[in-house]
Amino acid sequence: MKNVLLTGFEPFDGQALNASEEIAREINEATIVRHRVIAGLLPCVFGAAIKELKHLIKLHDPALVICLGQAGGRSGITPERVALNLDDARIADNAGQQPIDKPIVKAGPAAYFSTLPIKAIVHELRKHGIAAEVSQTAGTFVCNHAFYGLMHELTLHRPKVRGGFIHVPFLPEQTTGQPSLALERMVEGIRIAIAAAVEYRRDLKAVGGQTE
Ligand code: PCA
Repeated sequence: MKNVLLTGFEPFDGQALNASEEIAREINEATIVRHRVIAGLLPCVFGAAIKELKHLIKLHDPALVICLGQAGGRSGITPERVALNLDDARIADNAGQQPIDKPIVKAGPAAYFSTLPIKAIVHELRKHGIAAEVSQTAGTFVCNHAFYGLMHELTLHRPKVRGGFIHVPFLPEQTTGQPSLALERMVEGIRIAIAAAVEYRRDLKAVGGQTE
């Protein structure tokens, strides 16, 4: 059976939980469309996040890599379209680093596109009544950093492996005033996203992720 590597991030910015870590843990060892899901956890640290991701890829030799991160304030599940070659941190990471206007890979391309079928994922999620939208920016913090590191690694060394990044909202217990989604709903959503990534060899042509 082929492996799918699914990573979450540890909590950051003084928070007690990270929704992405909780989701990845719930799906660990699941079998989805004949693929075995292996969950990993990335440190919310510039540099170390990419190092751990490369280590997990080497260890598990996945056919597909999906990295999850939490984007507090968003109301749906948001597959990211593009990773920028840029670190520009509004807050310090978990090691106290706060890079400003720094390239992730010197002389690397300005950006990489996700190779996940992002619009098909949005379509499938909405079909199941789960709020979803294609996102045009993963920000410039550690999530975008890991996403860029992932796409750079796959492009250079594993061109047949598809990969990308999905941001998720807060869990209800993490917030009072902001949007959130229940853990079971997000677990269902990410399982649907993995199945879509395996089954759609080509993305849907749709406007902004909307198909109807
Ligand atoms: N979200 C942050 C980093 C870790 C996470 O879960 C981000 O969006 O960059």
